[in-house]
Amino acid sequence: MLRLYFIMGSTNTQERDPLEVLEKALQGGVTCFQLREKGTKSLKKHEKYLFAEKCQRLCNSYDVPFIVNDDVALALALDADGVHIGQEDESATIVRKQIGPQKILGVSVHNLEEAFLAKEAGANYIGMGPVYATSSKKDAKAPAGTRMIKQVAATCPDLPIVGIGGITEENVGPVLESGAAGVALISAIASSQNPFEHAKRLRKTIEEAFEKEEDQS
Ligand code: 3NM
Repeated sequence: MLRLYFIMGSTNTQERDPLEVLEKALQGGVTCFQLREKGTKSLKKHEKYLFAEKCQRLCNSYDVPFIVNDDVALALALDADGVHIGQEDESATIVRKQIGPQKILGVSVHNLEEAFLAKEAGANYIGMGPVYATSSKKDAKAPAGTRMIKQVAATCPDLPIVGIGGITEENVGPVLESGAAGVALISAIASSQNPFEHAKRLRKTIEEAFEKEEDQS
C-alpha cells in the first residue's frame, strides 16, 4: 500500500484539473493517496469537504486508500481510511484516540526519537524527509539524504517508512535500498505533463527494485 504514495491538494496541479490528475495517477498505479490541502489558495470548509469527497470517491473506485492530511474532523466526517500528521500538528497519541484503532495513522518524523514516539503512539507508518531538496513544502527542512531512513529501518524494522521530498523516477532507487517501504511524492506526478505515464513508470521502477531485492535475499 505504501509503495507509490501520491500526495496532492487542489493547488499542486498548476492549470490542470486536480481530479483529472488524481484519476490519471490512479490509473497509472499509485498505491495510496493523501489529500494535503495547504496554502493560502487552498480550499476551505465546505469547498474542501466537497473536493475531498470527490477525491475519496475516485480512490475508492480504484481500491486505493484515501488518507487526509492534518484534518481529523474531515477524515471522520468522510470515514476516510486514515489520517497523516506532522510534528507541528495534534499529537499522534491524541489523533490515534480520535480515529480509533482501525484507521491508518501516518506521522512525519525527522529523527530516531520522533520515529520511536510515533510508533509508541500507534502510527502505522512514518514519513521521513525531505530526502532530497523539495519546493513543494514551504517550511521543509534541509535535505537529509537516506542516512536517517537507514538508521530508523535498522532500529525499528517493523515500522514501515516512506521516504519523501524531491523523489523522482531517477532518484527513487537509493530510497528503497535504504529500507523504505515506499516513496511519497507530490510534484513528480502532480506537476507532470503526463501524470498517467509518470505514475506508471514510477510504479514499474519501484516494483522492479523490490523484485531485485527479493532475488538478492
Ligand atoms: N513533507 P515533492 S517534504 C509534504 O520532509 C512533504 O516531511 C516533507 O513534495 C517532509 O515530492 C514534502 O514535490 C513535499 O518534493 C514533497
